[in-house]
Amino acid sequence: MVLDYRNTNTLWASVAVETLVRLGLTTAIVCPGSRSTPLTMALASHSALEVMPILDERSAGFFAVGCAKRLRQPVVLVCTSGTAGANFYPAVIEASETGLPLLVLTADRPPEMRDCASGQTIDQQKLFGNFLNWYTEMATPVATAPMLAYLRQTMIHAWGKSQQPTPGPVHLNFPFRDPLSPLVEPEGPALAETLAKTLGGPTFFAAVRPLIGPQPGLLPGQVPWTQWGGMERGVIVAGPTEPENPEAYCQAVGTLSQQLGWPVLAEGLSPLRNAAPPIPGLISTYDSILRHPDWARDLKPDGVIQLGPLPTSKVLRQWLQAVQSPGWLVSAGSRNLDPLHGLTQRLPTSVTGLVADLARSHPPPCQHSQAYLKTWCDRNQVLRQHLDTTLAALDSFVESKIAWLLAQTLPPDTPLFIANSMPVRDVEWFWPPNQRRIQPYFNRGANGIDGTLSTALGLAHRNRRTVLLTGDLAFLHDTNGLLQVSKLQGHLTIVLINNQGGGIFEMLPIAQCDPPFEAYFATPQTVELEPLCKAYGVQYTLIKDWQQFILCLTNLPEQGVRLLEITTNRKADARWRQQLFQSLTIR
Ligand SMILES: Cc1ncc(C[n+]2csc(CCOP(=O)(O)OP(=O)(O)O)c2C)c(N)n1
Ligand SMILES: [Mg+2]
Repeated sequence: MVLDYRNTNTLWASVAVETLVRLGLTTAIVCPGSRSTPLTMALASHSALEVMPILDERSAGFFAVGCAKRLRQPVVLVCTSGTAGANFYPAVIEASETGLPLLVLTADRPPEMRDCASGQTIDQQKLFGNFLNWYTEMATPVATAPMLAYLRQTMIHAWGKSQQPTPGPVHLNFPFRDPLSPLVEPEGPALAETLAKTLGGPTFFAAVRPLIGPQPGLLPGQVPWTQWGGMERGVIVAGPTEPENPEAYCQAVGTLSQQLGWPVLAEGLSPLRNAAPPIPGLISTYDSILRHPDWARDLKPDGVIQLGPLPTSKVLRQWLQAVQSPGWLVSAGSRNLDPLHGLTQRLPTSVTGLVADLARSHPPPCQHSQAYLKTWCDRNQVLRQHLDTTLAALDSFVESKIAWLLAQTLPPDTPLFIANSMPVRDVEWFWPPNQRRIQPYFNRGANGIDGTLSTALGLAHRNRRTVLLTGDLAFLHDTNGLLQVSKLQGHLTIVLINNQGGGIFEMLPIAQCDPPFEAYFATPQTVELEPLCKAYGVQYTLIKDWQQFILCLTNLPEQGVRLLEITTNRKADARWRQQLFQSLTIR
């Protein structure tokens, strides 16, 4: 236990940090500043913590998001007063939308020094609006036993609120009066004398324990097993997910699918397409299948079980909306995950919870139609083969082939962060099923192109060798993330698709309006990546052919950051995708 009795602020901050450590905190990201000195000192001097200093608060926020994805527990983020906290905003939004636990601790001036031009002081109350699980303004430090008990209890409450009922960010605004440095103040010795016994005693910290449950649960009979079992034609739609235990998730989805005899329409942004053993009934080409109007009509289901958020595919969403089949949402969280407004019932559990319920419920045998399942599987096989042969035959750099190749070349169990824009779409459309247990990660909470690199770095830190698949603009949006390169423990390979701007906009009708398309939508940049990489100590390689690309990905280095640039042509690639999709509709 590290309690710092040098002055009121040091004691206050050290009690807060000691409480968090006892709750299970392992990692804190600290941005430099003076007002936050007590928090920074208390965190930095605690031997149980990894504390990472990050200059740019926006990168720091996303680095923390990446850490939280890896650690599956709250990460502390600290900054000084003023605009610093505002730079956490996009990461707080992403954490909120995606359900990740963050504890944001902003330092502030005390109430009497606010709104009076005291310098670097802004209104930080509820700075993050509704994007929080909880906000509170902390009391200004007072070193008495009751106030320290209040502090301890508030940290316990904040820790719990960041995880239950749905994980998300919590913001605590910490006012500190001067002096901020950890120097021995006149009150220091007396503090130790009066409080050491209480704080060091058997009750103050000893009972602080990591959080347990409650797990969202199902009531007996809540899952409509008999109703589902009576349906001839059902589909399971498995959306983007980063489950804590990918193997258990895949196994549960496989069990559910086999129990009901329903196919699984599986997003590329989930571990399902990388499952070992593979999942029978897995449909990876649902977007391509449903582009064919006759097939889409034939395949109308009687019921739909939606696991988590919907996949990205617009074609799938339009089909689900058109068929208007009864739908069930399986989600342990409390967010509304139904943009189609078609689901009528939420089962408050994870798919593993659902399968546990199956084992208890002993439902009657299912009446599903073998023919319906077979139609999905046959069409999937035909299209899978078509996509695979088309992509295999491409010698030139067509960017969709990059996602397709990654699935076949990355070492088993590789964490892969996939940027928004065309990378997530190419993964959904083209990622072939494999048994490499590759773990996809993504920021699909708010679908931002901000913070991509920083999130990937946070994910890669102290992790297995990690890969980032990103577009040029998403990468350039977050180059301050490169400030972390020298401190990364582990390895990140950045696969950068340089199509000179936003290729996604080429897929939209606005692409036909040039000008102003190039200047205001595509926004090509003029940065030379090789010197940029050199400046930050990133190893740079320009990929010249697919062979070289494959070789680079099968051999991921142990340490450091490496960027592989592949130059592509966004206009030609948009045409290539459009032609491919058109050819599917007339099969
Ligand atoms: C923070 C933020 N700003 C703007 C956007 C809108 N946006 C979506 S994709 C995109 C272009 C991304 O370009 P790039 O990373 O090169 O990927 P590409 O489209 O070429 O695949 C933009 C600007 C966004 N999603 N997030
Ligand atoms: Mg681009």
